[in-house]
Amino acid sequence: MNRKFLLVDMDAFFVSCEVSARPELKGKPVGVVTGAQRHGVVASVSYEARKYGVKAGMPTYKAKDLCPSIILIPADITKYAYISDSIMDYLKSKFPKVEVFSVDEAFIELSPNADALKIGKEIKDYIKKRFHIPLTVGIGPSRVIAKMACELSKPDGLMEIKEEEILQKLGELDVEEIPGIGERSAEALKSMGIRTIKDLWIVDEDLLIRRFGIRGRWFKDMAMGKDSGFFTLLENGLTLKSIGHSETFSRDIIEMEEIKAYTLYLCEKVGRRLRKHNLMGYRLSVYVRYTDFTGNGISKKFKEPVITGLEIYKKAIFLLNQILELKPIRLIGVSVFELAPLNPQLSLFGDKNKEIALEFTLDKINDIYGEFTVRRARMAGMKTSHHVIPPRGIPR
Ligand code: DCP
Ligand code: CA
Repeated sequence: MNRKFLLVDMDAFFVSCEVSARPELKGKPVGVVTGAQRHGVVASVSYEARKYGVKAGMPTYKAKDLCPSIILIPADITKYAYISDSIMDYLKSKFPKVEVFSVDEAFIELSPNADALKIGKEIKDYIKKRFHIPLTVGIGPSRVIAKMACELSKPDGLMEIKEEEILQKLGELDVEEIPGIGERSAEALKSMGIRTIKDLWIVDEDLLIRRFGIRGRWFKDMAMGKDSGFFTLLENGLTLKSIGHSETFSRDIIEMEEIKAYTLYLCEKVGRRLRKHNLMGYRLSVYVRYTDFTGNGISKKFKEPVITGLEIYKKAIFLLNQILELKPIRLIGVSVFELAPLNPQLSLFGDKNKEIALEFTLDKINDIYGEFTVRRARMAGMKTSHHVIPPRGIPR
C-alpha cells in the first residue's frame, strides 16, 4: 500500500465546543441536544455520560433516565460550524492533502516516510491549545485503517497501525467495527459464521459477492485494510457541496402537469448525478423564477436521505406546492445539499433497496443508449424547446 493517512477526529465534538466556553463543565456528564425541547435527541455525549450508557441519537428523556445528573445543553450549530471551519482551515494551511470527512473529522495524506506519530502529536497539541477541543488521531496505510486506529484509541488518543500489524491489532475485532458495516450486515455476516475481521480475511470473496453483491467485495477489501466503498469517494477527490439542476424555459410554463413533468426531469437528472458520484443528500431546495422576473425558493432538511430521482421528485413537489404562485414560470431549479457518501450498507434502507437498484440499472441502460432512453411515464407531459442553464461549478 505504501501510503500514509492520518485521521483527525474531535472527541465528543459538540459537547467539547460547549465545555471550551464553560470550563466548569469539564469532567461532568454533558449532552448537547438538537431538535425541539420535548422531542429532542442527544446529538453529542461527553465520555463521562457515556459511562451511564447514554449514546448519541437517544431521546433526551432516555438520557435523563440513564443518567439523572446529565447536564443537557441546547445545540448552537452556528458556533460548532465556526469552530469546525477554523480547525479545518488550520489543517489545510499546514498540509497540502486534507479531506474534510465530516463536521469534526478530516483525513490527511502524508508522505509514506513522514513521522506520522510526531505530526499527530503536534496537531493534537495545537488544536487543544488553540481551540480547547480534545481529539484523537489515528494513523494507517489507508483511510479505513486510520479510522479504525482512531476508534480504538478514543478519547484523547494517538495510534498508528502499520500494514503488517493489521491482522494482529484488528483481527479479533467484530466485523461491525469496520466503518460502513452496520448492525444488519454484521448479523448477516455472522449467520454465515463470519464474526471477526480475521474471518473476513479468510473467507472466499466470491461467497461474499454472491450474498452481498458489490458490498461483499467492499467488506473484504476494508477488512484487509484497503479503502473501498465508503472511502473511494475521497480517493476520487470528490468534495461536492451540492448537486443541482435548473432549466430556463424559452416559453411560459403554467400548467401543473407540465410543471410536474419538468420537475421530474430535473429530479431524475439530479438523482442520476448523485448516483454517479455515489452520494445521497439530506437537504433539498427548489426554486422558481416567473416570467415577471420575480421568484421564490424553499429549502428543507429531511430525516431520511434522498437517493433516487423519484424520491427527490416527490419531495420537490411537496416543497413546490408550498411556494408556487399562479403565474407563468420561466425557470425551475432543484438542488440537493448536505451530501454524504451512499453508504455501502444499503440494507439500511430496507425496501428502498429495490428502487435504488432499479435506478442504477436504468442509469446503465441510459449510459449505453443515451440520456433518458428509459424514462418515467409522467415525463411524457414535457414538451420540448427549452434550453438548459448549467449549474455553477458543479461537475457533470
Ligand atoms: N452528531 C449529530 N447526530 C448524531 C451523531 C453526531 O448531530 N447522531 C453531531 C454531534 C457530534 C458530531 O456530529 O458531536 C460529530 O459526530 P461524532 O460521531 O464524531 O461524535 P462525537 O464527536 O460527539 O464523539 P466521538 O468522540 O465518538 O467522535
Ligand atoms: Ca468526533
